[in-house]
Amino acid sequence: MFTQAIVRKPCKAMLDGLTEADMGLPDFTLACIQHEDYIAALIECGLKVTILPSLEEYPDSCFVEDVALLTPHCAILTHPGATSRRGEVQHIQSSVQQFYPNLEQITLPGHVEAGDIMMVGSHFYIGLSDRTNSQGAEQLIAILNTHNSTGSMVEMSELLHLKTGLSYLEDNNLLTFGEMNSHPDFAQFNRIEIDADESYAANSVWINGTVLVPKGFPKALKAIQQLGYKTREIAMSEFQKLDGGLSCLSLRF
Ligand code: CIR
Repeated sequence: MFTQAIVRKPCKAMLDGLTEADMGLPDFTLACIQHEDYIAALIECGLKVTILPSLEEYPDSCFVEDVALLTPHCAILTHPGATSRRGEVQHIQSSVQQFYPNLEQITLPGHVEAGDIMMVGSHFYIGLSDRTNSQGAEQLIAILNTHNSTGSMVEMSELLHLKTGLSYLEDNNLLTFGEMNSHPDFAQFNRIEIDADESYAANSVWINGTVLVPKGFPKALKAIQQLGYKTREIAMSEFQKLDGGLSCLSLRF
């Protein structure tokens, strides 16, 4: 069960955020409305939400998931592979420290963005992407091992982050897309393949029995509901324009 979440409000500078989506510029006002509904959904799932103020110096700073990994046993600040995002880490530190007094930290030459990390119980799958390198993953695994947890590296070549194409919904159920559909590391799971035209919904989020699903992906929504989950749709269009998915907008713990 999760009890807490940390989010950061979008900033006007989000128009300069990193993206390869080619979907046009986000509308800041609409993004704020969508972000408020996202927070409402977290609260509906029983979470107490810490809302951090926007940070104009960092266009991608609303995607807080990437700068820290918060587990039942420890908290690790990351070192993002994207240079424009590295300064976000120091701005999340004090908020995380209120919940986890003893913070761990990934350091150079390691790079990690926690969008590349998927938690399955006490095991953490770490995607090796353009943002997360093997040195970072090795550091992370060593830290996890000192906190009753394990980690393994996942080779990948097409996705921005591991969880761009994977979501663990508990109960052995795993949403997959693209290169993750047949990835050998996940053969033991009940895989639910998300069609290419709904690939954005492969990033959905299980919270305390409810699955948050981006709005506008009916096949994915139905497949998740058929697994027996309660679902809650959230409009995400403005964050999708920045390659940001549902999981990216919060730290849940
Ligand atoms: C970036 O490219 O870093 C942001 N525009 C999107 C980050 C999305 N985060 C995630 O998938 N965990």
